[in-house]
Amino acid sequence: MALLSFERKYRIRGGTLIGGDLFDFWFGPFYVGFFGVTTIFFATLGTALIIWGAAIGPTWNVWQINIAPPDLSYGLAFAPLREGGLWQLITICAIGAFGSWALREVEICRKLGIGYHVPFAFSVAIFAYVTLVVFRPLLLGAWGHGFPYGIFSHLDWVSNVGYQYLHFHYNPAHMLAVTFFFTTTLALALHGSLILSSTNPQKGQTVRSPEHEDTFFRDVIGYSIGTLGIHRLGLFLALSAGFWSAVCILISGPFWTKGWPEWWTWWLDLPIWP
Ligand code: UQ1
Repeated sequence: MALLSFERKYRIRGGTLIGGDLFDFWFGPFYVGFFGVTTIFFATLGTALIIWGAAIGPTWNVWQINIAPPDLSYGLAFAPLREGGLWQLITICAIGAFGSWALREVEICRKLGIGYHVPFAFSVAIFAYVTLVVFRPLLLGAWGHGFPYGIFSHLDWVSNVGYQYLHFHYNPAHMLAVTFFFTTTLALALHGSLILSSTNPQKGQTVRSPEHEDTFFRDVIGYSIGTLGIHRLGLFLALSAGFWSAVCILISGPFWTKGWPEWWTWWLDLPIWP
């Protein structure tokens, strides 16, 4: 079926989460929907607030623009706009925009009758962000524990918070997250290269089948996970990377206040050594 005639079939009203037919239409190629409108609202307002924050700051150098969260002394209260209040509003807009985008994806999935895997996967990324700017600050009792919005400034924050725990690479959840990130790139490199090797042949050659793909890996390592399995594995690896990233920062402070190298003394304290 040609793409356009397929689209004509599925581009019908219904499947919305709230609001019935309100905004249940397409603008050019884009589905709008109630959550498309709320996405535009939060994204536009948030961007305007970022530009305002930059304008009242000392520089227009894009690398150095910084919108900082409130001082720790404000605790969990609202701060004046120039003293972290802008950061708080921008955070609300970001969560509003990301959440709206996820719900718009859900509505499109419902129209198509496909699973919710994509919005679920995006939700894990949102979870990691919200962990940094909401859950961990809440557990530590101050919005000032959120990370600043700026290119260099957020890198400085990551470095400083890492050193606060002496050596963040000893954080076991960080170890898991890094391992999943690396394994994700390994899996995608294997999968991308395998697919291109069989389905993008040289001139005059024919497209090879999934049997060829299976056989390649059976010949190399004696095992093929299969064409559906590799996508399950890829999704699991990528979501695990995001999940353990959230966990590794959430436990730093709220559940472990010493240096991460010291956490490993449980190993030295095992009764098996004497
Ligand atoms: C694989 O086994 C497979 O099944 C045929 C793919 O599908 C196209 C793949 O892309 C990859 C990378 C593999 C190999 C992966 C493992 C875990 C053995």
